[in-house]
Amino acid sequence: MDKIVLVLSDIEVGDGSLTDDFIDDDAFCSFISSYLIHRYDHIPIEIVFNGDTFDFIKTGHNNLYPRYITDDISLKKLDLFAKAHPKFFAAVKKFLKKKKNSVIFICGNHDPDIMFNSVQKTLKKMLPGKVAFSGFYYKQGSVRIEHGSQLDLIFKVGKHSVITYNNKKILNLPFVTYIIFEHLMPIKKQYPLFERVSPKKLFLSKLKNLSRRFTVLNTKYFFKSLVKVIKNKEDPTYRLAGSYVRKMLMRMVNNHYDVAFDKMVRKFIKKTKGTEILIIGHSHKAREERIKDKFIINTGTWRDEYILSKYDNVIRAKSKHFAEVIITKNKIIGARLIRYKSANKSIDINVFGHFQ
Ligand SMILES: [Mn+2]
Repeated sequence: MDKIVLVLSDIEVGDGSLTDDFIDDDAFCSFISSYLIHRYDHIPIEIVFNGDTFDFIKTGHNNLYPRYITDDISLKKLDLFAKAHPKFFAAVKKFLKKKKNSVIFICGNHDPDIMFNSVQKTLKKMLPGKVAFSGFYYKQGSVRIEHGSQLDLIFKVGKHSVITYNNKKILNLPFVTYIIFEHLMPIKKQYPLFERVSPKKLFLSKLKNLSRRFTVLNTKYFFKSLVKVIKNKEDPTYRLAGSYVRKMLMRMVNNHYDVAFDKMVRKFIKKTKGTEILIIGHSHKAREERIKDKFIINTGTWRDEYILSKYDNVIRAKSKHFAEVIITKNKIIGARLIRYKSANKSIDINVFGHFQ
């Protein structure tokens, strides 16, 4: 065996506040430890953090969500992550202490901040060893690893992720990120668990009053933001395409927040020559899918998330997953999705009773 590649996505390491959805540091540490045993002493292992590793979006800056993200702001958020999740950083450090091991960061829609040179430099200092940043995707022979948000129109980051505006270098974010900053974060602060439960449609059907409240809030926000878009025509952070507005409006009016992009992923792998295996994340739904001679692995999420059952009112904790790719003599000889049980407890829907 020449190399093992491990892929994890959507960990969303945050600032430790109510809106930080990553609470399973211990599961992550034990995952790392399982690859530090004697058996792997002579096998190079590469961990690919496939996007949304850090949650820069849902992390505030001095209790606010500034629209113009300079690298100063991103660095301060990174500092908050290190303070809130020392175990996470210590585990990666320990992994990298073995010279044969390496780490690669891919950009997702929650962590475009890693496109700033200063953020990359700081992360390299925090995690000494072989650390690289590969932009939006990473290729290893016939395996392509990418977060998935670039295939999702509303989360797609443009070609120029860092732009100059008012003499400052700022992140050029997809419009939905600004909606999260302005509109969804205040809601998330009020109902921190809501966003962690899926399917949203089923969940909202059981929480009728909350559903109505969201529709009112979303509609009000939509009209307010339309006025702002018109008023701020010259501002690059207010620029958006017509098709984008339509899609966003449909999602908000229908209270539809689940990312539906499996179709786009299938289309993408079919037309991408030289890619036999595509490893993605983003949708937070761990799954394997075979399409003729091609293979898609979605590595799910390491956030604290729950699934509401149709049959009883219990909200069950989701397991964590990762992909393991085995390479021998430059050939991929195996790729699989591995389930990593988390210690999260299930919850009764009545916990949300106060919403009614
Ligand atoms: Mn994502």
